[in-house]
Amino acid sequence: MTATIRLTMAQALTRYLSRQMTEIDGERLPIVGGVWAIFGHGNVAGIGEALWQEREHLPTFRAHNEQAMAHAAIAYAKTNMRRRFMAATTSIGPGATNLVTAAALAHVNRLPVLLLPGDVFANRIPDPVLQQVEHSSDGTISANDCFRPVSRYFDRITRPEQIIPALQRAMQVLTDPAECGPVTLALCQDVQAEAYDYPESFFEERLWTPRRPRPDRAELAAAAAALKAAKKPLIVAGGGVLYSVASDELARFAMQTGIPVCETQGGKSALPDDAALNMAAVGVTGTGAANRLAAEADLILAVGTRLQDFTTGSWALFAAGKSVIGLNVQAFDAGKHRALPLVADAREGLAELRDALGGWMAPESWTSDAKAGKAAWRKEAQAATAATNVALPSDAQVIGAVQRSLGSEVILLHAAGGLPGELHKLWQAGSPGSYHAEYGFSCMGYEIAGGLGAKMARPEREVVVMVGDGSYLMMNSEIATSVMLGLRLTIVLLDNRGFGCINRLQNATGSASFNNLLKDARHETLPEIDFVQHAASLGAIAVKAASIAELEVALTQAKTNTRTTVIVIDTDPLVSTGAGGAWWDVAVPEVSERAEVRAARAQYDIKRQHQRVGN
Ligand SMILES: Cc1ncc(C[n+]2csc(CCOP(=O)(O)OP(=O)(O)O)c2C)c(N)n1
Ligand SMILES: [Mg+2]
Repeated sequence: MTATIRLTMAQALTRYLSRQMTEIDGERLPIVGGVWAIFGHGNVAGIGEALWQEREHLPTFRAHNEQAMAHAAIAYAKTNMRRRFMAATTSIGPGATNLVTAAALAHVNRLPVLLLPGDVFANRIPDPVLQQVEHSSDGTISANDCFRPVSRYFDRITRPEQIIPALQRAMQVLTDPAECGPVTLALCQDVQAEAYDYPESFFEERLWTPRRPRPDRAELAAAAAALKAAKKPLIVAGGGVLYSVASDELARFAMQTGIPVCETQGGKSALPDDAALNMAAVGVTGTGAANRLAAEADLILAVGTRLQDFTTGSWALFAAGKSVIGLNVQAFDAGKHRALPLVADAREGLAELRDALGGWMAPESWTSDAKAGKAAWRKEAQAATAATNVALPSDAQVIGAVQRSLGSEVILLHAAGGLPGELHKLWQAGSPGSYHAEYGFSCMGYEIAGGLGAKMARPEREVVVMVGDGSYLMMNSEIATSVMLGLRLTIVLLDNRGFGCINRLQNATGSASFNNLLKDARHETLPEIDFVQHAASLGAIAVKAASIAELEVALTQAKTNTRTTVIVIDTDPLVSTGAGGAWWDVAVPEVSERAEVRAARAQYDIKRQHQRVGN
């Protein structure tokens, strides 16, 4: 007879999770770094009790906002290159739906996170319970059905034994490089507390190692032939290079073939900024060096990238006439825009492609032209980031100060506003993972909670969060959690008194400044928000830097501070770096009372003619 153990479904879940292991650099570690939890009636009695029982093996962390705790979990997984992840448990109703935005963020960025929202009673007897969304037409719908389109795997646990196949499926998805993304197990409140005789074998320790699919022979031969025929090939490195830990292989590939490399937001730091053939950022927020090559290239080897519009310049930069090879672990990404697919792990794929090329090199003139372009770009970038004593510095000048004071080896983290574009262009990344951009979803409010997750993953590293005033106001509560957990962050808050980048976009599309900067929004009193006092009230060490010079002093001081430090600096909302960059498709109204809008539309119509339309 099979040995069994009688546990509640919630106890079985936490026990199972604590026994899933991984190996990183020869060290055996639990694959689940812990569970974020905000309790309510939907999870406190069931999951809450089970987490308490497992607290020595599966730590529980409390946060202030469900979305933020999922952001922290997601950043933890990203910093761990998807080799470890965290879970987040909530009550039913608002606690659960607060996770939905974070689920979408993880889905877009292909990052593993285990979401465990509570759900209504499976037995339906006490219905409608507090926070239950009732549907008169469908008794099987609950608020958690919102998770379906933003989960890679969704299940609702209505019987205790269902957790057995559900957890195995969850682990497959969370550890598979192609399927990877959020898993939602909606846990009916009564079922969390129901007991079952689980087989003891279910709780045996299991080791999960990353899978590295190798290329198909025919796809490899076709990709090698296409490359050999190319005169001006260019590599676009995406986040998949980092997740595959393929940086060394990418450097070898570039060196041996002479093909220049450029990086997406997700792929930045795949190579250090100063690597010989690294042209750095490509696309809408790209460097002059990378975008000149992208415009001229006849073949793009896209490695581990989703080819989103910021990378392709809305397909006007990667215009018609260029071939694309899609080296990607996921067939969906590999075959986009009629690319020649090369479905494989980035490291394995690059290594086999290098072999298949048999010593072939790109024309020398193309490689040397690339190197010269990079040197010219560095001068432009230097000018944008140089120290200044102007009253209101630009984002770029603040970035320069952060780089000079803290170097390239911090983990620099950001997500939304004007900063992502400026940082993509101007930040000189160091080793792989030193640049952490959430730019798949570009979710305002990711930054501080994300910084916390990154610090949990790498407590020995200096984690620097750069955030705008808008994003800060949207979600800042985990400053208090960082202080509570002793996880020190350095947060640089750029206060330009509003949604600066959207105001600039509004103007660039011909519209008047309206409803973005605080001064342009309907108001009785113009807000003067004291961010220093706000951050201090959450427990941070908070200072205002009145100039770039003061900022550099404060940044140096922050390194030796014992708690999270928030440094606030006023910046100019109207300035962004003109050098580099490429067109981005943002639809301009076809008719308008405003002459400026009509003029912008005329320009827009011209630009759109350069777009590749599925060819
Ligand atoms: C959750 C969310 N809401 C709205 C947006 C659209 N959006 C992108 S940037 C931005 C303004 C950000 O303001 P701030 O953080 O102050 O940065 P700034 O633009 O001033 O640099 C907005 C509203 C978004 N990315 N995320
Ligand atoms: Mg702002």
